Amino acid sequence: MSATRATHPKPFVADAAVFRTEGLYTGRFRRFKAGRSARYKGGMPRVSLILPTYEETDFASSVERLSAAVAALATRTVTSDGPKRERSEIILVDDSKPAIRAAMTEWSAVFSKDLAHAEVRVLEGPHRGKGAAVRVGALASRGDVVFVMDADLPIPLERIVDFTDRVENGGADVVIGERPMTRNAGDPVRFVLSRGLFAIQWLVVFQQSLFTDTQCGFKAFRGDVLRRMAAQQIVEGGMYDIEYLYMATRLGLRIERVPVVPNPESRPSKINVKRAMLRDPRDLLRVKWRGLTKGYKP
Ligand SMILES: Nc1nc2c(ncn2[C@@H]2O[C@H](COP(=O)(O)OP(=O)(O)O)[C@@H](O)[C@H]2O)c(=O)[nH]1
Ligand SMILES: [Mg+2]
Repeated sequence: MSATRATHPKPFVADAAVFRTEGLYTGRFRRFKAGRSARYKGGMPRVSLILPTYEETDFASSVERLSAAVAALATRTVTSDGPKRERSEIILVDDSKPAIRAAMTEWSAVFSKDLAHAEVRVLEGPHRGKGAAVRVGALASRGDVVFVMDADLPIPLERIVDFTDRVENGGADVVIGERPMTRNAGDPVRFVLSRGLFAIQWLVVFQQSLFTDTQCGFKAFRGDVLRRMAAQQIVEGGMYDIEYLYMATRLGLRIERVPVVPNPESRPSKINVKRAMLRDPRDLLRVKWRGLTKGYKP
């Protein structure tokens, strides 16, 4: 494995490791444990890739590249009957205008028919933001390992194998890509917004410095964990990543942070900065409030 493993040394990670290896925690974690023992009975898990899409006109090339990446994943598993061709699924949750979605759906149906190893589905999003679209995709997913990634494929796809291994064999519940802190954050307004949100997640939500990059559009989850988190997700905008990470820390799950080198930007951002300025800080406070009051359940 080429990447440096950057398991966080903070207490919640250590706690999760103890519960996993020695079974010390029962009660609120029992459902997660039960889910774990029933997984991965035979070979390669089925992988789901969820991509929220909004007016993504170049989605066809992204899906072709993704399809090649999951084909490589499938052929890595060799059984006594030869290579195991486990099927994966690519789920596009789309909030674009109907004409774009219709084209995507038609193309995906044709493309899927020729694929031995992947099924492409296009779901209509709820038109309430990126987080709401991810929730729809997560709840519809069936994979044992589920990726959530941006449609502009910000990270080289060879990392899919590495992230999958960390969940499947390394015992991680959540694996997040972290880009260098020095990366270019786009225009000045976006830069100020992202620094402000970074400060809020650090000082208010986690109240410690746990992550250097919560917003990288390339994350992998244990499928059952993601589906349970999505079922209680309240954030419908771009701060949903932080809600998932906050839930995971509250539930004592194992999160792995992996340094990644992003691909160059291939198109202008789809993020509506004005809308984000109004919505994101408030959403982070809602997440914290929820954690302190009603809480999040395993
Ligand atoms: N379904 C849906 N997807 C969205 C929405 N806003 C952004 N996206 C998607 O979220 C992903 C991240 O967008 P991108 O412009 O790459 O963000 P950036 O790299 O952070 O500037 C892309 O796949 C977009 O198509 C939305 O409102 N609905
Ligand atoms: Mg992007």
